[in-house]
Amino acid sequence: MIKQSKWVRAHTNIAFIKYWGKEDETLILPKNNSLSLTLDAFYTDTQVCFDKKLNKDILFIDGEEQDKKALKKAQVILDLVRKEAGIHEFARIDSKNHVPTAAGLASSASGLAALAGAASLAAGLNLTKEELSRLARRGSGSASRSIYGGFAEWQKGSSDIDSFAIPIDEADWDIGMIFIIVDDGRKEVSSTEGMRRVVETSPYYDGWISSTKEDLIDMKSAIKMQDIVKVGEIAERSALKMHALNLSANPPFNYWSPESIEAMRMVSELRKQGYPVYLTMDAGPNVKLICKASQMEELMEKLLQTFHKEQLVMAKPGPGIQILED
Ligand code: 2P0
Repeated sequence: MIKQSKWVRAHTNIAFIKYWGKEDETLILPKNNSLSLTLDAFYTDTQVCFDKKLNKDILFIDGEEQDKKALKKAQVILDLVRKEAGIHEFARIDSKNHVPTAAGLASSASGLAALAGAASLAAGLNLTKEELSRLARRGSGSASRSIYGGFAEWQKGSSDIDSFAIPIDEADWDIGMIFIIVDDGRKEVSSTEGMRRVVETSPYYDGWISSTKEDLIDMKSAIKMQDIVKVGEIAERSALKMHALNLSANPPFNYWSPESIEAMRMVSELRKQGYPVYLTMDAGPNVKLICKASQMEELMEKLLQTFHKEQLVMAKPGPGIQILED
């Protein structure tokens, strides 16, 4: 028998309070709560088909069959779904990443969230958002937050049961993000390895944990007030602290390229000109600007003096996970 899902769409998210460290690597339980904004510009559509004719799981991304390594995270989710639904068939996963440039922005957050949705649908499981978030988390931590639109908080919890994301705010106010795509071709330290290294070796890790608790409280009240300046300031602080952990690890590492630094300088420059613009960065050299959605066009004009059109992507708050009807 064939059990095929409809296409499921999940958008990627960018953390304003970063997740950077695991308490449990197998269950993917984090050291701290994190908070993100789901964005409209990047998303993944996924369909899953459990089919007894298959003799192994297969994953196609944009029509290309992926290797075992790429399949690994996906299989964690498939196995959990098979166990829960009591099915034994292998699966074929078809995924399409909608990324407006070819700059390697494909995200595990949207990918694993869409997979959690499609796999559970194909298996006939009728999961709540909370259960979907827990399932997505087992593939990739940040995917737990992509179940929701707008702002979402991943509550770290203390076990598989209580570690999931919850919606915080629909973000239907004047906030947006401009991505500055910087690809310096270096092989980066993976998130998994980076997190492990800072947890084990950074002398500042305790300070990260204690200060992040305060940042989270302040961030939630700034979001409630729709205060772009406070939201931006706290997000920038959280990102820079995360990157400071990396510099303080042993051996140290960083994700910055010369172009990242240039983009960061531009953010200060734009602030001097009076724009509420703040930066965030993740496990790579791209710089993301948190700004007013209503000022994005104006800011793009200024950024185009330094960066190419293809390097810049505008995004607004995006929706939560959805089943695409035919
Ligand atoms: C975040 N990042 O909060 C942080 C900030 C990158 C920097 O979550 O190991 O792919 O699969 O749980 O979710 C990227 O790491 O890591 C990430 P795993 P994930 O968005």
